[in-house]
Amino acid sequence: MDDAPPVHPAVEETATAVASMAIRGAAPIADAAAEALATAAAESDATDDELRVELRVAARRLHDTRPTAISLANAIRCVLGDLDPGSQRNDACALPGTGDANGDFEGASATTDDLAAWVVARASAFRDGLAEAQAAVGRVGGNRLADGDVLLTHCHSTAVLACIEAAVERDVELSAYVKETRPRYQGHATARDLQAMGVDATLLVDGAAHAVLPEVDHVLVGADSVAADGTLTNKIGTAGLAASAAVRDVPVLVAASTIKLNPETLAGHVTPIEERDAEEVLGVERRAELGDPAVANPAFDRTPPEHLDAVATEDGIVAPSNVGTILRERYGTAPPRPWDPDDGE
Ligand code: RUB
Repeated sequence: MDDAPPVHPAVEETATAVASMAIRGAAPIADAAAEALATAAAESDATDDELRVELRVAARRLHDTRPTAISLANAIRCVLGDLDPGSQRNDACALPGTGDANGDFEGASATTDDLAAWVVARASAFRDGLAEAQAAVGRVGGNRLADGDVLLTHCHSTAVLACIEAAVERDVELSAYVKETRPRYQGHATARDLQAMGVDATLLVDGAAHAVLPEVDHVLVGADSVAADGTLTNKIGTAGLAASAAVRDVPVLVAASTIKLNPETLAGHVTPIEERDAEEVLGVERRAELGDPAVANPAFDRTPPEHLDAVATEDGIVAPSNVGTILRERYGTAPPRPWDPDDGE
């Protein structure tokens, strides 16, 4: 794509915000990407074929920002999966609320306005579906929480917060230990949101989790990706926490709408782990003072399914070992990759 057209400013702005983590968390990233694609389509004055190229370039710019957040890839699949003329293969929009936007596009015979309007409609349906799914995940996960339960959270997950909020709305009284989540301290946002909900939050350094686990009833974590075999990819530190919880016999609940399921794992692909800038861990000056050690900053890790109890999805509670079945129903074996120049060829 050397002579690729420039991306729409809304796409560039969103990509920059996602890459810098001004927008973060898998569900908010997916929502922002769908919105940016809709704006790019609505405001383009390109012809049909040019618009397809523009949208593919936009998809690539967005897709490459946070490789571990599969919701981002799935959002693009949902909005742009039928981009090619005559394509009828997009069953990637199976979230609640997306049905109306499916199936009406006539591919090659569509005018540019039709194509742009179709992308806008798909994006809007996707965003509505995402919000609905999140609320349903909250109800499903929240039902597992009982009066007096002590929770332990990691990072900042809007799906986890939806579960806690749903329980609080049923007058369930909860308290929570909140891991601060180095290096970006997303736990601070979780503590703030829990306090605002009326849930007493106690902030912990990450290394303290094992020590408090005997007091904990549920570990609650979100997801950036769940693989066909039930492996969870989530914020770095999740795997260690789940291993500790297994030793302490504390159940680990993953809150994740089906947008987090990675269809490519059906074909044996592994969700990539994003490596972020060393400066998130150690500033340049301090690093020099320490004799310039190497710094590793993997942003996510993989938790094996045997350390997880259940996944709360919008379709109900799912055993990690059953994720593959949902993936097969949702995406089939060849999910579209609209960010890939060779997709559909
Ligand atoms: C955030 C993170 C969250 C998941 C789920 O990582 O790991 O647990 O993204 O979030 P980062 P949500 O801060 O690097 O984006 O439930 O909001 O989709």
